[in-house]
Amino acid sequence: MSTLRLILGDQLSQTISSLEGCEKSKDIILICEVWDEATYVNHHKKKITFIFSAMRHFSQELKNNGYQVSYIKLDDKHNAGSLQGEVGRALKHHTISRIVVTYPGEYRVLKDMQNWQSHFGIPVEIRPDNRFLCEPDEFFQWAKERKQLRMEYFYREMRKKYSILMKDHLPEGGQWNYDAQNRKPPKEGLQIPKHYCNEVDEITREVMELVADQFASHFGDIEPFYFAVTREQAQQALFLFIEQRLCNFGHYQDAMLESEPWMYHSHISFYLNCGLLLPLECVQAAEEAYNQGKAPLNAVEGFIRQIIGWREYVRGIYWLKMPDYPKQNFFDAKRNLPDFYWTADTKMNCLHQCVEETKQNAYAHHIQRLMVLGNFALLAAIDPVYVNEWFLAVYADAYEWVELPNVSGMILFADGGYLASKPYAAGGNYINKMSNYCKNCSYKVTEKNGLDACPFNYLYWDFLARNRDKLESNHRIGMMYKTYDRMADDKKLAITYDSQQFFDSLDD
Ligand code: FAD
Ligand code: DLZ
Ligand code: SF4
Repeated sequence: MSTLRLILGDQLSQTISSLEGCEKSKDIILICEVWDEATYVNHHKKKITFIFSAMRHFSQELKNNGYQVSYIKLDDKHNAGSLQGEVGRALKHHTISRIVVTYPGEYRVLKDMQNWQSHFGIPVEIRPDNRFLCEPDEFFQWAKERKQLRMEYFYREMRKKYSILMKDHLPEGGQWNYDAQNRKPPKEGLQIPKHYCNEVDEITREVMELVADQFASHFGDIEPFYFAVTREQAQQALFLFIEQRLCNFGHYQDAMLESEPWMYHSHISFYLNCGLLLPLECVQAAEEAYNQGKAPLNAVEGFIRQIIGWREYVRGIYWLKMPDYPKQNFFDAKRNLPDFYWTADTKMNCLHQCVEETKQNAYAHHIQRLMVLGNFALLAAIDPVYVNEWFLAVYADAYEWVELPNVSGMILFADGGYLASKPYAAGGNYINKMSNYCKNCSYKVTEKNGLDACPFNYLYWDFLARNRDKLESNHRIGMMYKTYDRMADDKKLAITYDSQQFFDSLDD
C-alpha cells in the first residue's frame, strides 16, 4: 500500500511538508493542471502560463530525483477538471492507503480537502505549511493577547524569533524600523537595472500555446514571457535583486515612474508564493548583503520587514478571519468595477499606466496597487467583492491568503480597521509627489474642482464627507475633518457636485 501525496500549483518546493517521509519507490506524487483552479477567477494569462510551466518543471525535477510523479496536463482527455476529481482518478489507478497534503493557501480548497476523508474513505493528513515562519495557531495566540493588532509589533517578534538583524538581543543599529529614511520621490536620471529575464524553453513554449488556445478570453498578455520557472532560475532572480537593486530598495520603495514598472523592487513574490523560493533564504541573503557592506540598513531592514513582517502578518489575519473576511464591507461600498480596470481606457494617466503594466506583466509594485489602483477603488466606493476578484485574477503572485487581507484590509478598510489603523486614502498630491504620472495626464493635479481637476482631489474629500460617522473618531484621519469644516460652503458644494458628475459618468 502506498501514500498519495498531492502537491498544488503553489507548493512547488522539494522541502514541502507533504513530501516528508516519502517512500520514493512506493508513494505517488500527484500534480495536476485542473480547469477549476485555472478558472475560479479570470486569472491573467501570464499567471496561468507561469504556474503551469513551473509545475511542469518541478514535476521533471522530482522525477529526476527518483520520485514517482503522476503529472496531469490540462488537455489530458481524461482530466477530471478538479483537484478532488483527479485525486479520485489517482485512487482508481494506484493502490493507495492514505492521502497526504500540505495546508492549502485558500480556505475554499481547505474545506474541499477536509471532505476527502469521508468522500474517499481513507485517511487524509493535512500537514502544516512549513514554508511560512509563523503557524496560524501561533498567530492566533499572539492576536488573542491584544486589543488591537499592529504589524510593527508582530514584526518585532519575528525578528527576535529568527534572530534577524539582531545584535545582543537588540535591533541592529538601535532601531526596529528605518522607514524615516525611505520612501523618497523619484529623481531624474535614475539608472534602473533591467529586470530578470529568463529564456523561454520547450516546456514553457508548449504551455504558452496551451494558454493562448484555452484561455483566450482571459485578461493579460502572455508574451513576452520572462519569469523564472525553476528554483534555480528563481534563485538567480533573487541574486540579481540583492546585487543590483537592494541598495536602492528603501529610498525608492514608494516611487513610481512611467514605463518603469519594476523600479528597485525585488519581483520575487511570484516565486515565494508558489514555493520556488523560501522566505528565510531571501531574508538571509539580504542580511548577508548588509553584513558585507553591499546595501545600507534602511534598505535591508525595509525589505526584510516586508517578508517576515507584512507577508506573515497578512497570512495570520487571513486564517484568523476566514470565512467571514470577504463579506466585510465597512463603508457599504456598492459600485461596480469600472471597465478601465480591464481595458486601461481612462483619461486618468496614473490608472492608465498601472492597469496597462498589470496587463503586460501580471505585476505592479506595492504603491501602484495601494495608492493608485487601491486608492481609487476606496474613494469610488467599489464593492469589495469586485475589487477582490480583480486583484486575485490579475497578479501572478495572487492567492487568496495574501490578496484578500491586502485588498479588504489594507486598501478598502472593509474590515473597519482590523488590519490597518487608517484608510490609505489620498488626493492627487500624493501621486504627483511620488511619480511623474501627472505630467502626461489630461487632468490637472493642481486644480481641485471643475472639469479639468484631478478627480482624486475632490473624490478624497467627498469620501471623507460621505463617511464622517465612521471615520471622525479615527485618531489618524479624524483631524482631516477640521480642515474640511474650515472650507467655505461653496467649496464643499463643488466637491459634492464634481464627485457626483464623475460618478455619473463612471456608472454610464
Ligand atoms: P517587494 O516590494 O520587493 O517586497 C518584497 C516581498 O515582501 C514581496 O515579494 C512580498 O513577498 C512581501 N510583501 C511586501 N508587501 C507585502 C504585503 N503587503 N503583503 C504580503 N507580502 C508583502 N502580494 C502578494 O504576494 N500577492 C498578492 O496577491 C498581493 N496583493 C496585493 C494587493 C494590494 C491591493 C496591495 C496593496 C498589495 C498586495 N500585495 C500582494 C503586496 C505587495 O504589493 C506585493 O507583495 C509586492 O508588490 C510584490 O512585488 P515584489 O516581489 O517586487 O515586492
Ligand atoms: C492558481 C492555480 C492555477 C491557475 N492552476 C492550478 C492548477 O491547475 N493546479 C493546481 O494544483 N493549482 C493551481 N493553481 C494554484 C491553486 O489555485 C492554489 O493551490 C490554491 O488556490 C490554494 O492556494
Ligand atoms: Fe492621476 Fe490626478 Fe495625476 Fe492624473 S492628475 S495622473 S488622475 S493623480
